[in-house]
Amino acid sequence: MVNLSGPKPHQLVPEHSDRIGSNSVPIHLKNQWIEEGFVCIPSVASRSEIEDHNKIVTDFRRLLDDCLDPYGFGDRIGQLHQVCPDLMNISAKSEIVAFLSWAFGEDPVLFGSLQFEKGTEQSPHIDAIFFWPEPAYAMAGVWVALEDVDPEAGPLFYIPGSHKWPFFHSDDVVDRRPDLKERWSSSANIDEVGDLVSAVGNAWTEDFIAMERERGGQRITPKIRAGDVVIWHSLLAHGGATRINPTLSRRSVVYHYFGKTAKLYTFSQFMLTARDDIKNLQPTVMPRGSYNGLEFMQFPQFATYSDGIERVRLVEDFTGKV
Ligand SMILES: O=C(O)CCC(=O)C(=O)O
Ligand SMILES: [Fe+2]
Repeated sequence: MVNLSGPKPHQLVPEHSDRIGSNSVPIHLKNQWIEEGFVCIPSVASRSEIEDHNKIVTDFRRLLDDCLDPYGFGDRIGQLHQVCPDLMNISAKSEIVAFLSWAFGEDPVLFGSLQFEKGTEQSPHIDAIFFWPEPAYAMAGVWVALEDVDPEAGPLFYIPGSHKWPFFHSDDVVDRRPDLKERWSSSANIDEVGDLVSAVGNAWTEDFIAMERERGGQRITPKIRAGDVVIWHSLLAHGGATRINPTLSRRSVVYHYFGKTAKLYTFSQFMLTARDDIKNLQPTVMPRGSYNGLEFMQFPQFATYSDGIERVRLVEDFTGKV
């Protein structure tokens, strides 16, 4: 049984962030961010921007030899904007950048993207454990509908207010498992690190699911139309609902951003390090470029998936082919 009072939650917004509405970020969005951890900004991308985006992804998928599922859909593609920079067009829209600048207390930097052709059916999770930000509020997921989302196509769901729940770090998780704590505390040799990261990761998820059950978290599936943008807090639980009708597509893109001076850590660093020690580690540092005024982290690779198996590919092998 998880103690409902649990380990302490993180601060949700920067210290002096106001709740006063401005022309660029309305007050109802600021309040919803703090209360629910999730906002929807309607009609951010135009029909023609969506068409352009979908065409780039569709054309690129033709170059790939990845298998399609029985309904003709490809799996997710990660970081495709590194190969096709025009896929950052929507990510640089002023409504998104203005909101994130308020939420982070500084300019946002794009560090990741995922292109989806169908629902992900991902169980509830919190993105921050995969890309741990310091400070904890300085990261967010921005999900753009590239078509109207049918309720049977595996829509996005979120658990309102879960960003305020007690938040487990790896030290909290191993504290309740003496054997795991023993392995976690002694510096594991390099061959064992992968296993240890998975074991702590599984234990983290186990505790999180127990907490969700105990708190009776409610899954909300908002109605989202083509061009709408939803933004979730780094600490908010969300996922993809069941694809009731697997013949339906659910084209969307997720962009992940962090704050310009925030530090970003990996899943392994999060799972191997105690809450108060993470900020002393070496964060992920990559060269940065700029697209339509938006800063982005440059990576030399992108990833395709086939039946959920990741295949890492070099950007340079594909530049000029698209
Ligand atoms: O699109 C979805 O169903 C969930 C995506 C997601 O959780 C993410 O990209 O962080
Ligand atoms: Fe996510």
